[in-house]
Amino acid sequence: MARLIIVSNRVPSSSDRQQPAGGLAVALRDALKQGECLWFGWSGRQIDDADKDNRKAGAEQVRNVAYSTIDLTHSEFDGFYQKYSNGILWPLCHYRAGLMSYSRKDQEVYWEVNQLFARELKKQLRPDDIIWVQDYHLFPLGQALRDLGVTNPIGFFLHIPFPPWSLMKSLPDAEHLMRSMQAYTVMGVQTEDDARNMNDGFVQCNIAQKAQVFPIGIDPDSFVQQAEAGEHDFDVQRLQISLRGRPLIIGVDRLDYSKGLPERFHGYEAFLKRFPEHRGKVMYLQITPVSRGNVEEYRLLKRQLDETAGRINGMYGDFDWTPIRYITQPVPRHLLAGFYRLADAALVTPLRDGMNLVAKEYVAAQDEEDPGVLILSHFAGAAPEMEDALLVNPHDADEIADALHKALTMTQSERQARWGRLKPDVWRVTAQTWARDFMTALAGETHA
Ligand code: ADQ
Repeated sequence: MARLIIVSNRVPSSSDRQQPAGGLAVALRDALKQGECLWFGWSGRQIDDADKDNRKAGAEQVRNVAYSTIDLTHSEFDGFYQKYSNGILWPLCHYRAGLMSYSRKDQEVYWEVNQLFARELKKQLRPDDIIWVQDYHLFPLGQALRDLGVTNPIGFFLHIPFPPWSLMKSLPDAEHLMRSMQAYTVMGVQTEDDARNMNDGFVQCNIAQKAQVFPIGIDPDSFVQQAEAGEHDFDVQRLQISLRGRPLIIGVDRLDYSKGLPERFHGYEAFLKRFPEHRGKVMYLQITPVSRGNVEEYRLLKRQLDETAGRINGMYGDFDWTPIRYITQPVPRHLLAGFYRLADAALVTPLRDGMNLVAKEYVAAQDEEDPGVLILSHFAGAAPEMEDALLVNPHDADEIADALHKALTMTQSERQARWGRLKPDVWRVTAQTWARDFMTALAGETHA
């Protein structure tokens, strides 16, 4: 059986290797169970630029998976990760070209780090390995490997959206980047929209490549177990007691401008303004751990959110009621699962999102007798699969307000009916089916 090589910017942390808690490690768990695997990526360590020729390689074997890492220098981390990946490609792929701060220097570092990854990985490759590259940090990795003579099958999956070509081409290097994607045996994206956009880009650039759709999901059975166990957790009960019978609205997102958080706060404010009967009678818990705190846009966003939450709490709060409980610390997954189960409504309102797993986690965590209501943005990749959510345009504060009112006054039978129609898809499109379908396509192309 061929060895599977996963390549991602970061490899899972040591604790995630033993027992994956979230994200890619969970999504790939089934694929990684079979046969021998190697997971290669950045160690998370930054070294001095002067030490670049003495970087340390890390290696750890956990059961059948070998984890192999390399260090990056401070300048590489800055140019490759912070500036080009997160300051240029991330906003552009989320349709926010105006937020992109392009420099040719950062672009060079991005390509150099991809070449570095390729050189280091090639040393470890065997002829029958199958390689699967993850996400926008590593678009050119396939080409960099081919340039070194690697002929193994190489798949690529993009976790975030891909914008229309008319937007993508505002990146000076766009055509070059697209051309590099020819190197991949299979090119995967989350949604039909992403595939249409990327394939149009390939046509416009006269490139023989085709993106295919592989929507990602969660591991619903294990999430249900966590939610059921979480219900009895001391901290979940603490939250429940503090509600004193009031309905709970929950939001769980990394602090990121793609998640539409200021817009969501404005929606909640419009809800309090237009439906005064809910004042003092609901609780909105927003859990938003800080991410990418070194990037300017993220610092500004954090300040904006702090101010908006403070203003709404100052304006509508009472001696015994705080309208928004806003937490910027990460919360362990079993608690999150318990919180979701407790929540009467979830606000998942990204301005643009590859898929959005929180929406699926929320549905999985519900109690079938008394399920909560999902309020979901049209612009989440999950929206086409989840039409029985209350779908909203996150730019329209009044639409969010109306949806909140509708969710909190919805009859139990309608909640059950909607949830009953949402649930099958969460079990149909899972982390397991995603990985399996991608691997099948890659193996199919390889033997074709
Ligand atoms: P993300 O942008 O990180 O992922 P998402 O799909 O919602 O977005 O996944 C976030 C994960 O982190 C979820 O499992 C969630 O439970 C967890 N999480 C979020 N906030 C948390 C908190 N406060 N504490 C603990 N855990 C928290 C990218 C793309 C998405 C795509 C995924 C997978 O941007 O569109 O769905 O990859 O492909």
